[in-house]
Amino acid sequence: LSPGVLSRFRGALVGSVLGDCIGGEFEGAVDVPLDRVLQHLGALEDETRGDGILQYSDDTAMMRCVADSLLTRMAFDERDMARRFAKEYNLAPGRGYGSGVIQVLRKLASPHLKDVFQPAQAQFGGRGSFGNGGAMRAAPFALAFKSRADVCKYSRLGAMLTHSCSLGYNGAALQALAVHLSLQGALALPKEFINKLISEMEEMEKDEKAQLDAKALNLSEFPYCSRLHRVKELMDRNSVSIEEVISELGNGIAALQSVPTAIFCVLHCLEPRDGLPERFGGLERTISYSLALGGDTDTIACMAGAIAGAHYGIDSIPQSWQKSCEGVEEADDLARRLYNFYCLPQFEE
Ligand code: R7I
Ligand code: MG
Ligand code: MG
Repeated sequence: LSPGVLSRFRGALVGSVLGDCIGGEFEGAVDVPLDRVLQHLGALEDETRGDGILQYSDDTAMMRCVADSLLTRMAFDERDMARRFAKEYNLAPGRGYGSGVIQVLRKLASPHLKDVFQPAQAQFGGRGSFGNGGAMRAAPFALAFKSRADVCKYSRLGAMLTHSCSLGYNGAALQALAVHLSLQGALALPKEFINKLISEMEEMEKDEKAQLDAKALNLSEFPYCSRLHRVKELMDRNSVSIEEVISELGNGIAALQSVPTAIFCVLHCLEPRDGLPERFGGLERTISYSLALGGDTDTIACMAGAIAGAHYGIDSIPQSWQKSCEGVEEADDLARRLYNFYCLPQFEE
């Protein structure tokens, strides 16, 4: 039975928070044996462990700012969103932000700033960041906007507040599109799902700025498309090792090395997999598998969790996991409010 739309909305944002909180344990680890992942997840079910709640990081902190801004302004308002990022960073600077983005967040706090996109453009010698910080917080755009064109447009603009390199903001659009398609049930046909993402990215990567950035960074002409083609190849194989996934797709802090990887985690875990408990549903498999890749685990699990949560719905998420993570109730509330917003008629520009 396929979950209802509200259940999918809630699954998306709660799944994202869970990935961040649960994945934080292994962020930066090079080698994460599946045993350790299952041990970590097993501890969530043990109510006597008493080691308190798993805290969320910058991924969730910024996702909440995006959702709050879209809901309060009932549209994309770059100044409001920028102000929320800066205020959130100021209130809780210790959530594990990327080392570059901190400079942007400090500049965004200035009341005299005229152009809120300018601080991001000054990053990394003027090319802007290609980190995954735009993508990690992109899920609310998929819930707020009805058309694929709007999801693309606003998730890119929202990412540009901190990430002005095309690899950074196109990665955010890819993540938002994956969540958007998943909300519509598109993962029922995995091949079509990936083909749709490839054709959307082909359009985005034709762009002049995208072509220039790819060249300057010594990448192939259509970097996201070529990664997504690799995802497709890996889907066709009978068995894929963790090492192959890491070498083909990456597990790093760059959006290019983590957004296609998160999408692969979801696709790979649509079916039961060796080494993962049989009692696990798809969302549990997806999060476990994302952790086992190591690298930027909180962010890859956060992005995979959002896509998987949109597919399986809120009821697929174990209560014990929800209770172990900080910010789940708030994410659930934001998802319900975004659902109400989505149900309103939206005006064409
Ligand atoms: O992208 P960003 O917000 O970081 C997100 C990550 C997630 O894993 C979070 O969970 C958190 O841990 O951080 O922050 P940025 O500082 O913009 O980018 C992250 C890192 O990517 C930077 O600190 C750089 O190491 C690297 N990076 C670059 N390095 C060289 N040249 C990003 N862009 C560049 C670049 O153009
Ligand atoms: Mg983080
Ligand atoms: Mg991270």
